[in-house]
Amino acid sequence: MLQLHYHPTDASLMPHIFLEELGVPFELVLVDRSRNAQQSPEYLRLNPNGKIPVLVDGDLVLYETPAILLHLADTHPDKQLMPALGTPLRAHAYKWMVWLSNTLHPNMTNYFYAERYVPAENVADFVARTEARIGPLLDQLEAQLQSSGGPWLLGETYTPADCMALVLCSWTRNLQRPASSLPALGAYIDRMRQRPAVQRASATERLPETFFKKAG
Ligand SMILES: N[C@@H](CCC(=O)N[C@@H](CS)C(=O)NCC(=O)O)C(=O)O
Repeated sequence: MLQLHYHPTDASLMPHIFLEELGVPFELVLVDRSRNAQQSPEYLRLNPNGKIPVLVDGDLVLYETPAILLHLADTHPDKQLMPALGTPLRAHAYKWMVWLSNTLHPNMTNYFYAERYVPAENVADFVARTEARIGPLLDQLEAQLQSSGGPWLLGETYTPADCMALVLCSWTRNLQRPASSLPALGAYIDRMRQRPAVQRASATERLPETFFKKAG
């Protein structure tokens, strides 16, 4: 059976939601961050980067969230959760998945773990500068939703990029200008939250109501 090494609220929520979308059997294996299990010798054998998630599919051990999502879509073609090979829509799905992973996600990591990157006296300034960089990135997502016309990031076609966008948007909820405060993104987050797959993954990870969107 497919195994997803996860920790609640982390990047593993992206493939967790996608596995629920696929509706296939899978097993969740908790990586206990409170015990720094992501740095244990056993876990580092799965992912030498010490990052969550990891997907185990038979003999295949896979890390890097977009690779996991694309592998899952490739191995379940009947679910049609990626546009057809070679089409412009599929190319855009690749682009957004890589952008979310490569551009927005690292900025969120800098925001949450500033103390890893700069001395203590510079943390507040680094966080403020990072937050200022995240704003225009959220504007790009907002513009994409407006131009695609929704309901999903690429328009009518739901793709794994949606799982990534939702989780990354949720991580902005305590920013001064969170994703949910932008009109198209706010409505998109609400639509995504209503998907049964998102609700099932949220229930399993015991996410609070305010995880995707701050109350009030
Ligand atoms: N590039 C990786 C990044 C994954 C990542 O940043 N995971 C975080 C949780 S959101 C993590 O494992 N952090 C543990 C740590 O840094 O010690 C991916 O896309 O899967």
